[in-house]
Amino acid sequence: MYFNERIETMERLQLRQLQSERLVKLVKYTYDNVKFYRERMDKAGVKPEDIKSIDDISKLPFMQKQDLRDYYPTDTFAAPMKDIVRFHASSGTTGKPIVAGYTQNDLECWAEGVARCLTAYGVSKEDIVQVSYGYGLFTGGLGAHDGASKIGAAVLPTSSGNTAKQIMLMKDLKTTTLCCTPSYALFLAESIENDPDTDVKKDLHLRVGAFGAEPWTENMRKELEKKLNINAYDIYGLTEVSGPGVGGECEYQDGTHLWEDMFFPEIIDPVTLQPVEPGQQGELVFTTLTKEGMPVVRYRTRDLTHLIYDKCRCGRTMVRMGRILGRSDDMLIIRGVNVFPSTIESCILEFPEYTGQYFITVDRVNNVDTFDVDVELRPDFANASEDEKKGLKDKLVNRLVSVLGIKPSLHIVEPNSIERSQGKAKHVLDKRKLA
Ligand code: DLL
Repeated sequence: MYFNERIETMERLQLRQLQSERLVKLVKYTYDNVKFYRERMDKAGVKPEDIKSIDDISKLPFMQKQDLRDYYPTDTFAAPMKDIVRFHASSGTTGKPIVAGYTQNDLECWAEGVARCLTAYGVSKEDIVQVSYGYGLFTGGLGAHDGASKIGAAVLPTSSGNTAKQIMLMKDLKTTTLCCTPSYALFLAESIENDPDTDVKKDLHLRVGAFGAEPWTENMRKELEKKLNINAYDIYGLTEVSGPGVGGECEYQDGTHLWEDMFFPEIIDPVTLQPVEPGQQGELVFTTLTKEGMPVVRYRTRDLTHLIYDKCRCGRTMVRMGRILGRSDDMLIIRGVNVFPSTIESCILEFPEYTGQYFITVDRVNNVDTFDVDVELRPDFANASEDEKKGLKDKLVNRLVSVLGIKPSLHIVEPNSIERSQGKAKHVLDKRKLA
């Protein structure tokens, strides 16, 4: 099922034409209304008239998170404040947040993006959608809410936290669709497992999970699908570009379709800033083609992924994005080796004995990097003998060494001792950065 069949299945040549028309308009709009774009383009020697089609996009300068910080809070807004109807802000932990402003039309387009995702997952007005993403400045809660409303589903806006109540309402109101971060879904699944009054198959009506806002792996998908008895789908997005629903998976779970009529994606080499060969991994860059409030032109997301232009079996022509490995900022360099937390997660989840909860601590002692990983055994394995535990530990260490190329100090910690997340999980403490 499609939410907007005409657009989602549009011939690529026609899509390219639409993107060209929108880009030409956008460049003039931003040049005329935002000093930042005018100055950047003047400096690069590009005039709006030089942009005649989407093929000219590479003439335009890039934009980075720091630019949005420098122009905090609203100096990159292109619409007058009277037309702004909503603010959100990014979840950055240090310094000033990035503030996004939306016009009414921006909210409509955003909701359409989420509605397209939910429809692709098989969600309709018959469904009860529990939104356990946080409501507030974070775009997850209200973004998922507006998208679910757009398809006429019944929204249960629980926001994040209060897990016992989430499960009670999920049961009593017969929630069919759960929207939250994959790490919170894992915590919910564990809590349901430990609740003697709730049996996933008998007492719950869950069918679909719409998970995103942080990197997650195929192994995590399998774990969540099994534990919650659902189909789990990826939903991707970021505040600077709009929020959740920049793209989502279809029923084939084979890449995340990006809604290219609204968000034009490019993949560049983060060092040379040149486009990579089609299909190669690199940094994802977006240009918003329909946004009015705070449009972005060639915004560098720092997210590392690749794009798949082959036609999908679902009939959608929109490009697919591979799983996000992580943000370049989240990549750890340990003893000279690049390590993404998502790779560690994937290895842990290959072993059914572990809960999938983990925490990485990196430090530097006597000029050598230390690399510690805490993992938990599932309660039914926690009473294993010391010998059995040692065997399990060795197996996981060997797996991590073969995948990462370096050896962590692995610690099996008490069940439930790693802090559970209600939103985006925090998996890493890099003490080297604190020194
Ligand atoms: O996380 C928007 C969102 C909310 C997306 C709910 C999906 C669901 P920010 O807080 O601005 O916005 O964080 C954006 O989160 O650049 C990625 O690094 C990461 N991210 C978002 N979705 C995914 C995903 C929201 N599906 C940043 N897979 C992005 C991997 C994701 N990483």
